[in-house]
Amino acid sequence: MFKTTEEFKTEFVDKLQTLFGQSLDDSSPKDKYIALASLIRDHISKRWYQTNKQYRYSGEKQVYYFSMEFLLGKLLVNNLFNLGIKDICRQGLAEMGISLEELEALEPDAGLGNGGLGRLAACFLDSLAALQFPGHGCGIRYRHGLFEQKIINGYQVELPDNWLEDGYVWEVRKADRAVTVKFGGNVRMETHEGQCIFYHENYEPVRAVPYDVPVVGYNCETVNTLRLWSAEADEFDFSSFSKGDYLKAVEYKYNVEATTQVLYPDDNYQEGRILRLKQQYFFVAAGIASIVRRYMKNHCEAYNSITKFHEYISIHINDTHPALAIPELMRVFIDEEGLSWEEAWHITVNTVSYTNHTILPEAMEKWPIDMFKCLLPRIYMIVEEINKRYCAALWQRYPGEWEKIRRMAIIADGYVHMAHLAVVGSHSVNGVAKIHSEILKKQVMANFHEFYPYRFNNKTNGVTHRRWLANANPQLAALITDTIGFSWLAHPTDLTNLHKYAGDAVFQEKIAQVKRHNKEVLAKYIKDHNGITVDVDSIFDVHVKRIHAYKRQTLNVLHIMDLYNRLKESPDLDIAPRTFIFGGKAAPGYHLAKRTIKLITTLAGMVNKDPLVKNKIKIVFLENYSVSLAELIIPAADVSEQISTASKEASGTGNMKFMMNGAVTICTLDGANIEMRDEVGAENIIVFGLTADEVIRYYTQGGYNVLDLYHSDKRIKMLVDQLTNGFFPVGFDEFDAIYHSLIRTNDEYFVLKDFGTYISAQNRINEFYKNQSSWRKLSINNIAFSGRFSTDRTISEYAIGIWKIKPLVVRVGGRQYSSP
Ligand code: GL9
Repeated sequence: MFKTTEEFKTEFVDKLQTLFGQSLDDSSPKDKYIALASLIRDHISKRWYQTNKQYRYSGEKQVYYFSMEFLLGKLLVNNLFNLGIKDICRQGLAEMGISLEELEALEPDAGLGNGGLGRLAACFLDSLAALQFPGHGCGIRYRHGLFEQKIINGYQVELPDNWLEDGYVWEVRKADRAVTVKFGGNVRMETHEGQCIFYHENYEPVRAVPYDVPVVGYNCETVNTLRLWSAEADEFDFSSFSKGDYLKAVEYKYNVEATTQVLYPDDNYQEGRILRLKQQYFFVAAGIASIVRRYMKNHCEAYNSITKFHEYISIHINDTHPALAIPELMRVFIDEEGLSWEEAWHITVNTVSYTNHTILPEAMEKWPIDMFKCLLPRIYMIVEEINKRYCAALWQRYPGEWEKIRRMAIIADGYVHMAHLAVVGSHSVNGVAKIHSEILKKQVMANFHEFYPYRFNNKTNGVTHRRWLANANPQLAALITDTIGFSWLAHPTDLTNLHKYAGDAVFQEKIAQVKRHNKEVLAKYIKDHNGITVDVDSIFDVHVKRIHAYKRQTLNVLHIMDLYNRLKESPDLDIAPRTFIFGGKAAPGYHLAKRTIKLITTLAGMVNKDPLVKNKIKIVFLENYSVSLAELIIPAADVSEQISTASKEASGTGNMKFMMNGAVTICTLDGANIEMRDEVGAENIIVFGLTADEVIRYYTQGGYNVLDLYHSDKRIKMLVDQLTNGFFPVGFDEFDAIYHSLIRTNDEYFVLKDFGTYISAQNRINEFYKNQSSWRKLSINNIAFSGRFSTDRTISEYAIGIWKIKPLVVRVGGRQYSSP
């Protein structure tokens, strides 16, 4: 690795020449970006090779994190940072008149995920490598990641994401490691000497080609692997087809490649499409084939047998999307390795662990039996057998309780229930925040918890503070390091050392300057992209995340409408000026969410041009919320909106990113907000609304009476009526869906029920902000107590509590490991 800017500059100029045959002056910014990234990749590759070699020969246990989503964002700057060469590169580039930030902007975001779940997987990879754990990702290389959002006329319009258009520097195609995944067809059974042998026939073969992305560890030489699988037509099948029927051959190729064409854009919702099931089996089967192949080569040839697989391999399934790993492992162990059912089951259960990420019923995956059987005939047979044996065990424990057994079965009512399969087939089931894990144990999965009490545990989510604080907010990071040293980068709980500066006027002033700088940067972005001038002295009140009824963007909107109404009545109202900033994508088929965007943009249009309130409130909807945009917005936030209906947000992770960047949180007692309050202290966070227990109690009573509230509360009635009475300059029925969600569904998400306490909480924010010193103190305390929410802590807990893996120090040019 280069140690000086001079070394860096020489190598960079060389790289430009070898790649493009061009000098510095002749090359385009894109060429420069590619040259820089390629140069870094070359430097990474030695460590990558060494890491793999040491993993192979050490014989230590490894974990594979299976996830349908990895929302990586950009990698360049994070890689530079983790390698410890960000400053050298920035300086060297600057000396050549090039801005690192401008080159970084040319990297496409790898948007291979929808939101929290996919971003969590990406943060996990960063912490696994930083902590030097042998841990890898396994996922899908979607040709098109999450759609690009445009706002046209106030409406969301979806455009395809074309992130691979100009190639992707960080990936390495490994054609020689391709495997074939089999779909459809039929299973023929033969018995040989009393043993059943299964032959899968007439199947459609799909070639799975891996693309490896290096995962660079912070301040160490570890480089782990994210393996993403792409579906490609087998040349052999293609050519044999094309001899007789060209059109059929083309159609075959098209169908095969459709498998990994696009990421399903739903969040917390399952659509039940056959292509989605195909994607799931595709990457699970390919991933397992490559793990087993490696294991056989490293272990079995030398000293171990397949029966010790679980002692060396851990497979973690991120939600139920990869739950087919369970029957697929069974298939491999039985059909390919010749183990008995009992042996195979023991190894499988001890290999697999499962995280649940939501309790929303509409998100629970279930597949119609016919669809499942038709696409995956052998896997279906295995799931049937798992279910049969499991139900027999249930019957032993609960004789005669048919209803209970039906509710717990894997196959019931014409469907395969994936969460049930995941619980039955793994040795650990965890939720993602304390409250969520408790709700799983006591409510949603109470039956399962009773039957498997030791399987259930909690692992509260985190975010990598290196991306979300050190890199997204370099000025704040520098101030922190100047104040308490740099140990927090490797030990994030050292941030508590900031606590003693919370009341220090000089430090408060510095914090305020950093925040102001970040707000100016965001204000410029808003001006450039939305044409709106915002006041950097106003409170930046930010609500960014997927648009969803349970996340209650509508509650925020109702507060703004109320404020607007009050300001129109008394323009001198004593409030601190505010800029309300929204961002987030709606699933393309989610009508209510799309109308919520239209509601925000419509209100913005009215408020922003109204001279009466112009200097008091502004509303901005930033289009195409993504990892990169989050990195710009979050460091500039004063207020973080985390206002989901209590019990519904399993954890949330945006909440933690804002906290780390010194925003003050206004929140319900939901998900990880509760643990944030416990860390920072109730006096440093603004809490309102029903508790999860109260929400759940209302549900068991059939809800509360929204009409009583509507008729008795004049302010609520006025706001709700304004949705449909012509107050907005749109058709009268434009916001029917929103009106319905409040009134006709009996306010399922308790928006109106929580409205009163939300307004009071917002008023408290207003009061706090007036005293800048006390506001800054809140802000500093939030940063100081955010260390627990680093994925370094989360990953350590998974490593010790679930995966039983140990760190392994990688050294390039260090000790040579020989084959055992
Ligand atoms: C989610 C939960 O809704 C979040 O509360 C949680 O923080 C994350 C990560 O554990 O998982 N589950 C889920 O389906 N999504 C989540 O964000 N949705 C998306 O990823 C879009």
